[in-house]
Amino acid sequence: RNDIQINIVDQTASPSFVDRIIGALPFKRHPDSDHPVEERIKAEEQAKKMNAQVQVVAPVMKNDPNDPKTGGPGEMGNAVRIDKDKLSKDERKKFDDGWKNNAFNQYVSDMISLRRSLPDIRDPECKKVDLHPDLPDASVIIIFHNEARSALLRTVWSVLDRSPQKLLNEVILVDDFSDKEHLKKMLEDDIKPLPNVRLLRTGKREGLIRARLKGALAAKGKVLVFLDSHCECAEGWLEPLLDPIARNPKAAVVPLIEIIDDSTFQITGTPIQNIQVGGFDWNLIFNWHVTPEREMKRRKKKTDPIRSPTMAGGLFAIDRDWFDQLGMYDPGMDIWGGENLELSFKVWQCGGELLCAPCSHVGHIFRKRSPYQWPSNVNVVKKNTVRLAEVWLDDYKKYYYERISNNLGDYGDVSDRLKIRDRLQCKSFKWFLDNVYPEQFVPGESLFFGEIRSRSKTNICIDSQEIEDTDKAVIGYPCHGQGGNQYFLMSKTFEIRREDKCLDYAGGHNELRKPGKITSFTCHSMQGNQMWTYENDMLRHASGFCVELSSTNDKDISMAPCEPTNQYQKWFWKQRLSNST
Ligand code: LR7
Ligand code: MN
Repeated sequence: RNDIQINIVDQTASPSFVDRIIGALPFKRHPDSDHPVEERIKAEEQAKKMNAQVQVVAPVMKNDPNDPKTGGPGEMGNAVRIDKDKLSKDERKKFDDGWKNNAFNQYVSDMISLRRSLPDIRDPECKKVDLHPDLPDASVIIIFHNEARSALLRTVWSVLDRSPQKLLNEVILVDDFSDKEHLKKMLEDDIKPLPNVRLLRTGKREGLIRARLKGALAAKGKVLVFLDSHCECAEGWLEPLLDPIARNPKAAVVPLIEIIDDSTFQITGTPIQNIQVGGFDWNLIFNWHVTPEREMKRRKKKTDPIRSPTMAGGLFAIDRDWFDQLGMYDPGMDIWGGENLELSFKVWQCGGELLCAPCSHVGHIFRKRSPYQWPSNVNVVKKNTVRLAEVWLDDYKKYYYERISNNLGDYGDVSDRLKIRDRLQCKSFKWFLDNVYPEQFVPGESLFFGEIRSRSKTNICIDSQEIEDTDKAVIGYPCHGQGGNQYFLMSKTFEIRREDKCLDYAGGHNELRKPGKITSFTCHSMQGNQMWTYENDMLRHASGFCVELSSTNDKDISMAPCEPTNQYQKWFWKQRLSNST
């Protein structure tokens, strides 16, 4: 028949679903197509010719994920792999634009159903946990700036599909002044049929902190649950976030944040015994570290919440009144950054606790760069971080300030924030370090600090280059006085530390490393290859070799037999005078 129109409303419905509709019509799927997108295009072309009336709104896939014929792309959290070189010219452009605009593979995201299935990645013990009989209800707040449509709507659907109705008061979307067409009227149409989903918009670009504030102020639920706009909540995610709050309204709770691969969208679960907790370094950057032994012992069951010194920031639940008492977020913080540590510190210092719920799994797309525009004239992360250091760190703020060369910039007025700390009679940062995060390396206990400057060529400093690239050898580089890769500390246990990386010399025995070179490795606190002394201006390694700058190549630093008269083995490094904080 030629008088039926097939109207595929949801462009992100998986092709196999489209196939099933089309399968019900009197024509066959295209025999020579094995590419899902092309298949769908062909199917749609054929459908159009048929003039059919079919409305597809985000179907739930219940197919066998292992069967390539029936399992749609990405179902059960599986990877979707695209051979980009096989795409047609138009498709290839879509593929490249997707990466460019989002810093993740939007092309793949768009292929996957908005309601894709996920494996149940919970530990079996999680299903046996006795929940508090009176769990509070939640407003889920999702803020976004120029998010991809499929990623945003998949986040929303995963909340709607996997939250018990009586615990989900509402979903609040806050658009932080996006300028993408698909987030205007089209988004309003997208969410119109969805129950209890509201959309708020900021009148100018506020940044994620004030966008979340807007959502929080509008929320009606007892608990606020914040999510980034590219998440997927797994089965049973919400209850374990609410349970600790039902027991202690001053608890803030984070889920296990699972990685959604930025390229394939595969989700893999973290086994419950590998859960990491949050920490920070003295650049005041959040980091992960293994759950300390003392905390493992304190808990009775593996499903019990884990105390965490800090949180990553994007995904957490907090009682609305408690958040309010804490002064919510600092509205003086712009765009991105700092708010996660600010909230972590104040929750602990003001009498609450920060917990990780081992039974709550939420996926998040981790990306390698930020895709959206940042203000070019100010360093917003620094401004935010100085604000939090001023309010919560007491004397310990000096460690951060040393790392930014004591150049605080204009960080505005924090007197209102200090009043909150006063009013709630919050504890000191020392209390926090002693009681919540005793593992933290405190620079004041270190023997030497700052840049390590050559005595032979006094404009050259030891530089660890890219800190993430641990296989890279340290080099000589013009001293820049900015801290960062040139800021080293000698710990009481004789490590030369760059935050949580340590200078490491493997004597050239390890084939991975160039002989004679020093690399920067994650500190292991076992001395050995990471043990040094600094005496008579010489940096001597446990192996007996010394650090030497090449006389001919300023970049070349290597290990050599120690020679007390060799100027190229002499280095300036500042000694810490007192052993106060
Ligand atoms: O100007 C902006 N306006 C916004 O609405 C900038 C961002 N945003 C939105 C954005 O669309 C996203 O939904 O804010 C959210 C976070 O931005 P991302 O996804 O670019 O940041 P991220 O995932 O790299 O950032 C982590 O650190 C941030 C520090 O300010 C926030 O706390 C993020 O919420 C946080 N994300 C997580 O904790 C998820 C787990 C990542 C880890 C570790
Ligand atoms: Mn994010």
